[in-house]
Amino acid sequence: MTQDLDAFAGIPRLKRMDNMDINWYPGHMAKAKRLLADQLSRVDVVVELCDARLPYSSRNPDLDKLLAGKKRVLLLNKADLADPAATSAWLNYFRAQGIDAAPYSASTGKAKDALAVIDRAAKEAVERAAQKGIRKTVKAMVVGVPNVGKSTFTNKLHGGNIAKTGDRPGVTRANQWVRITPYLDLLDTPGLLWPRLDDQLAARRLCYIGTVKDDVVDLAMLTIHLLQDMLKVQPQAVMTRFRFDNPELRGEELLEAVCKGRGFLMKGGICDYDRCCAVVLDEFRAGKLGRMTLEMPVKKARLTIPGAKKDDENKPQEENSDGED
Ligand SMILES: Nc1nc2c(ncn2[C@@H]2O[C@H](COP(=O)(O)OP(=O)(O)OP(=O)(O)O)[C@@H](O)[C@H]2O)c(=O)[nH]1
Ligand SMILES: [Mg+2]
Repeated sequence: MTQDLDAFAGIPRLKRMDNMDINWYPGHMAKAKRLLADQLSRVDVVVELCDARLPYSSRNPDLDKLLAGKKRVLLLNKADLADPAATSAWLNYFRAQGIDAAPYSASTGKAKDALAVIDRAAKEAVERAAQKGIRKTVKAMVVGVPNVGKSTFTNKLHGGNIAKTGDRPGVTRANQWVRITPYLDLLDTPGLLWPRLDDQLAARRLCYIGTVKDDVVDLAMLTIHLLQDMLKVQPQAVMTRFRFDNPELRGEELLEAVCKGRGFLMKGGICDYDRCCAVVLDEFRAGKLGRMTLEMPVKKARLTIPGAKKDDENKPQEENSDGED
C-alpha cells in the first residue's frame, strides 16, 4: 500500500489521487437487472432505498428508465447515521422535484412507519380494486444499490430474519418474495449498480458506504479521500476521533496523523497504513464519528453554455468544494 503511494513520487499529492478508476459490475448484477425488469409488470409500488448519508450518489441513475411509469417511493435509509438537518434539506430537494421521499432507519425504525409509506403509495391501486369489489394484495418491490439496507428493511417489515443481510455489498443474489401481511407482498432484490460508473466522484463515495467492493479500489487513496470529505463537513468530529489537531492536513499527511494519533505504528515507529485504512473505513461505516452526511443538495449558480449537457442540472454540488475533484 505504501508502495503504491511511493510509485507516484514527484507528482503533487492531490493530483495523483485522481488516478483511481472505480468500476464494479459483477455478472450477477446484469442478471438481476433482467430479472427485476421481468417482475416489474407484477408490482404495484417500487420502494427505492438510498443511503441518507449520500442521497445523490447512492441512487442508481438507470432506475429512472427502468421504472418509468411505476408508482415509486424513495426512502433515505440509514437516517440514524445521517445528519438530521441534512436529511431535511434532502427531503425538501426531492419533494420539490415531485419525488415522494421519506427518511427511514431499517435498523432502529418502526415497521408501521414504513408500512404507512407503502400504503400511501399503493392507495390508488387499492382503491381501483375496491371499486371492483376486490380487496387487493399490494405487491411492492424493494430496489437500490448494494448495501443500502434492502434486506434489513424486508426483515423489519416481516418481523423476523427471512432475508439474508450483511455489512458488505452483493449479499442478496436473487429476488425473494416475502409475505408481510395478507394484503402486502414484498420483493427483496439484489443491489444494482450500473455498468459504467462514469461519475467517479459518486463511485468513490459508494466505496465509503460499502456499496462497491473494497477489493476494487486502492484503500489508502480511498481513506485519504474519505478523511478529506469528512473534514469538509465535520472537522472537529474527525480530529477528535482520530486524534490530530490540524484541519488543513491533506493527502498522505492525513494517514500519518491518524496513525500517530491512534497509535497504528509498527516496529521502528513506521505507520501501519493498512490498519489505519481499515479502522477509518469501519468507524465511518458504523457511525462512530457521529451522524454525518457527506453531500448536500446545493445548486451552483450556473452559466448557460450553448450545447452543454442538461443531464447534470439537478446534480447537487459539494459544499465548500475546494475544487480538487
Ligand atoms: N445503522 C444502520 N444500519 C443499517 C440500516 N439498514 C441496514 N443496515 C446495515 O447495513 C448493512 C447492509 O444491509 P443489507 O440489508 O444486507 O443491505 P442490502 O441493501 O440488502 O444489500 P445487498 O443485498 O448487498 O444489495 C447491514 O450490516 C445492516 O445491518 C439502517 O437503517 N441503519
Ligand atoms: Mg440484500
